[in-house]
Amino acid sequence: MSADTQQTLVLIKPDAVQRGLIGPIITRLEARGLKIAAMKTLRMDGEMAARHYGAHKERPFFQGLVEFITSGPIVAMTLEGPNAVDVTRRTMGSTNPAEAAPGTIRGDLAVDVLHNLIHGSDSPETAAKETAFFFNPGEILDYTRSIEPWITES
Ligand code: DAT
Ligand code: MG
Repeated sequence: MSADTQQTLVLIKPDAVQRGLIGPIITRLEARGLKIAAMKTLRMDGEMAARHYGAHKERPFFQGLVEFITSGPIVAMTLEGPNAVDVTRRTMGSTNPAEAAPGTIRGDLAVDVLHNLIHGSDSPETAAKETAFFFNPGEILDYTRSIEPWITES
């Protein structure tokens, strides 16, 4: 990985899975140039959800958030690329889809703050912790795409 290359953890949430939006969401992230280093489907249980969203445990929406994220299957992915953490969050759009810019995943495809389709790590440090929570090291693949020189300089 070159100096500015980062990994970030993305979850495609139960609303997106139920709405048939796995493909459209991955298409946007892949088209941006991000590389999928790991991907799987799973269903989070309450314990996993409470740990993943531990930073929010005092917030009034915490219980509803845990119920929602455990309500059905999700897709977990590790994405890699230049500034992958910020690039992914900008592609996602603001937390509240009602305020998210058109052209973003949330701004184009969602209207409600809880049902906002996608999670992305908020810093490289969080990304490392979240990636380790969802994937074993052996599940994260290190490979080169032949198109890489057409996406980045390095
Ligand atoms: P983000 O997912 O953009 O990183 P966050 O970490 O602040 O946002 O919050 C985690 C999730 O909690 C968010 O994706 C949706 C939910 N959430 C945040 N604020 C909320 C609110 N006011 N009401 C209901 N759910 C909320
Ligand atoms: Mg967050």
